[in-house]
Amino acid sequence: MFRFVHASDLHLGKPFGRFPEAPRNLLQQARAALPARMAEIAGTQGAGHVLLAGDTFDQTTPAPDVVRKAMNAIRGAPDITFVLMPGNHDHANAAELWAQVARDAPENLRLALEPVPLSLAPGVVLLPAPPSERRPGRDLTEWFDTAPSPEGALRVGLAHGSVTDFGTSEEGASSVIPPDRARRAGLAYLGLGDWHGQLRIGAETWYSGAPEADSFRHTAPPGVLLVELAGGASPAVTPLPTATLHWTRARLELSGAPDEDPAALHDAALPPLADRVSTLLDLRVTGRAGPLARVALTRAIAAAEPDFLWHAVDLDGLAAVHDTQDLDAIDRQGALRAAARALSEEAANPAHDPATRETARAALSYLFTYALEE
Ligand SMILES: [Mn+2]
Repeated sequence: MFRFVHASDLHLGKPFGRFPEAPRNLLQQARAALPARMAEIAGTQGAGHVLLAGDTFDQTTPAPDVVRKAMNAIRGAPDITFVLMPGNHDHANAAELWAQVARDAPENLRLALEPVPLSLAPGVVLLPAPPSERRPGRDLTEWFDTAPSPEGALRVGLAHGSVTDFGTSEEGASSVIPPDRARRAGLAYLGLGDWHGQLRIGAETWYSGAPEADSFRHTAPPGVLLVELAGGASPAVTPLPTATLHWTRARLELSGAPDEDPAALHDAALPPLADRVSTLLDLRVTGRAGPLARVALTRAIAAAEPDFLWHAVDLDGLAAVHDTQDLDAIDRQGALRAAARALSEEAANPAHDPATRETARAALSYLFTYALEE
């Protein structure tokens, strides 16, 4: 039995430049904590190795303290052997990076910078396919098929890139790794990096995904994989969640029905209160809403926003419905009522182009907001 942790795409040092300072700092810190977290998980699970399938570093020239701190975290877990293979962000020809890693490396770190077999343990051989540049543009796992290994040894492959079925990788590069490489090369397991969502390609072929998310794109909980190999049988692969920050896409669809309570529906669509402090929320609202419902919704959104680490909302998909009863909320008569009625008619007038109708709807929405604040 050989048990190890497969992880990839830590992207240490990723700048998260589009975020304000507070979430940016937390996003960076969550990443910096990952090497220690991998070691802790391996220790808890009785795994002696952590295999990193590329993009451990976000750049070929990370800040020196990013490398140093990662190496120190690995040094802090001397019973766990880390195997570090380059990816495309930290490819093998990034000479300065790997020279610094070699200078700072603790004894329990092994570098897989070359496509040559590495003995992991008695009877277990690692076949790494480190990218030599950002976009190698060819299948670096081809040599696995004919790679020599001792009689009866378990063969573990490690690679970084897309399998043929994907179309595009995270980087938009061409797809190159055949999805049946493990079978062709007699691998007990093929650990892949590059795709940031956790994904099973086959019984022996998995993407671990990134252990902390960096977009709203993937739905599987970010984590690492605990892999147990016993000669002959398929590997036992167990996803272990690792993320401390949550990228949550919330969807809210309103019908525009008169009895609808947009604030209550909005609150029900959000994650639990206790999780919000560590959540980046991407809220998209679609459907239809009358002006009063829209005001109630925007108030509910504004009330919840401070709960979150980061918060974005998209109301572009929310169409307007109009009801003369809504106008009564502004006034039953007088100048405001007349203005509201005129805007309401303009917003619903099919003779106008969509932009004009939207301008009228937005103006009516402002009028409601002001009138209701009076
Ligand atoms: Mn990556």
